[in-house]
Amino acid sequence: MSKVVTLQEFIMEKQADFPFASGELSRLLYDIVFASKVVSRDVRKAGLVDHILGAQGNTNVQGEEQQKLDVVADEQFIHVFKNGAEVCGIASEENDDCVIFDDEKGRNGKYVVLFDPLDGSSNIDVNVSIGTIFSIYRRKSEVGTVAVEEDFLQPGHEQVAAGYVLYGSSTMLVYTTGRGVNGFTLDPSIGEFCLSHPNMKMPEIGRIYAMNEGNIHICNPGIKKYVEYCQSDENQTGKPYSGRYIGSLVADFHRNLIKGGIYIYPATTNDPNGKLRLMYECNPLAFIAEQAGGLASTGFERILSVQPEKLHQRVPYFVGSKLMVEKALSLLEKE
Ligand code: AHM
Ligand code: MG
Repeated sequence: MSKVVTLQEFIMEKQADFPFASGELSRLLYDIVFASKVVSRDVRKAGLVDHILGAQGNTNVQGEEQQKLDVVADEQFIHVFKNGAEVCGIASEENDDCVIFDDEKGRNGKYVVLFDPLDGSSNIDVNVSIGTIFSIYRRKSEVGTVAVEEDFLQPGHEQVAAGYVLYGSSTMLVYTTGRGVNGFTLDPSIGEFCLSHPNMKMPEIGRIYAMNEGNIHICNPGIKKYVEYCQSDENQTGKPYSGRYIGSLVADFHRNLIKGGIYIYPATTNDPNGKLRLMYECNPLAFIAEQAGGLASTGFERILSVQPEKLHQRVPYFVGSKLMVEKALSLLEKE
């Protein structure tokens, strides 16, 4: 019988490669693993528990209705970050401003975490896959002081780690620290994430495109040309691609990471910067995509190079297999 490697063991092994490192990033990753298990448990019983399923009645900073489970997940992650001693502040989709931990532990934390506690939340009530996305940066301000907004507004290429948890037919956690991408599946019988997808590589080309085609007439004409190209047999594979759009970025991204494909959320005339948030949706998945051999772009700039100006900034997003993203970008009309 081959040995099962748990996520905890994997993090510990990687930590041993850096004997002089303090282990704080490893401890922060353990905290994320723990919170993910709790949220996974809550997601799994969402349909059974009235007070979890359904709308909370509040709207978040982007004017979207918060689902109860969004709030539950947000609070769970904030709780573990606040109680660990590694994080000096967080920012999330559900909070208007960054949340600074100004107690002694917080002031001594080295890292900031930006996260989307439950992405694809409109899918909760209909039992479709959803996910958590996280992005970790080393703070810019001095350790021992209270964190400031500049600690959060760093370009994606400064990320020290990023990942996502997919609450799908099984729960998976996929992450990178800049040395490749590894995927772990939660075994509910033992409550452990086990290494199931070592050293993940995104195929250079796939046969799946994912986009909300309802927007096709209100975006750059190059997108329509690209979608027609995907649907024709003149494309790079000689057969029409399959259109697959779950409406949960994590799930669409994860499928494309494994099978090869492209995900597009372009700028539209209604939303000139697209819909997705740079800091806790686009950057972390761009880091993973690049680490797995894929690409991520706004259409005109590498996602990881975008200098953020605002916490909840939106950007147009093209992410996935290298050759597919390159082809889509080549058809875009200059703005
Ligand atoms: P959310 O964070 O409010 O759930 O919004 C992000 C989601 C993505 O997961 C998904 O790909 C996209 O919004 C779907 O948007 P649309 O319904 O406009 O196609
Ligand atoms: Mg989201």
